Amino acid sequence: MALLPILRYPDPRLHKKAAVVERVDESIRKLIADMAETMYEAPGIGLAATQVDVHKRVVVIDVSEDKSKLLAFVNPEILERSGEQICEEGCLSVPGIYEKVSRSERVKVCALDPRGEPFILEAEGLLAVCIQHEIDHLDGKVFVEHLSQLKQGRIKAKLAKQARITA
Ligand code: GNR
Ligand code: NI
Repeated sequence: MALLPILRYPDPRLHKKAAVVERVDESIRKLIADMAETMYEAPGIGLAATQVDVHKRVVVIDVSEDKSKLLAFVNPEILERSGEQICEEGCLSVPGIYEKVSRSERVKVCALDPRGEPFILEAEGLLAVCIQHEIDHLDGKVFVEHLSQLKQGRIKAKLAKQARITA
């Protein structure tokens, strides 16, 4: 296993659209293992391959209290959505920024598991938020892009200032 470096907003590579995985092979299983290790170490509740500069449709999520329920999604797709919820979101690629975003309350998602077997999952609450946040990453969208241009500008300025301090 290996820890992978996480891209920081506004890196242009966060806006690349990830490609569909044609075959779930050993290289994809290794990517899932490395992404899970990186997510737990961060720590975070989800990670999309885009964030580690791998532009393939792979996501890991664990929203459990004790970090015991790892979910891996290859080629995730939302089949159905309903309701609305507003959740304060954060992102490992936008450190220190937390903002409310409106998302669907419930989603039905299909994906392939690490063996390449298809599965369907119905999610609500935080898990549903996380699935939507991660699929956005695969489509090149960072959560701050759900906010007003004014807020996006302020966030960019704040991150640029932080980068100057830590440099
Ligand atoms: O760790 C994370 N926490 C989180 C909190 C609220 C809504 C979404 C998230 S996902 C985030 C990890 C991350 O950046 N995934 O892409
Ligand atoms: Ni994120």
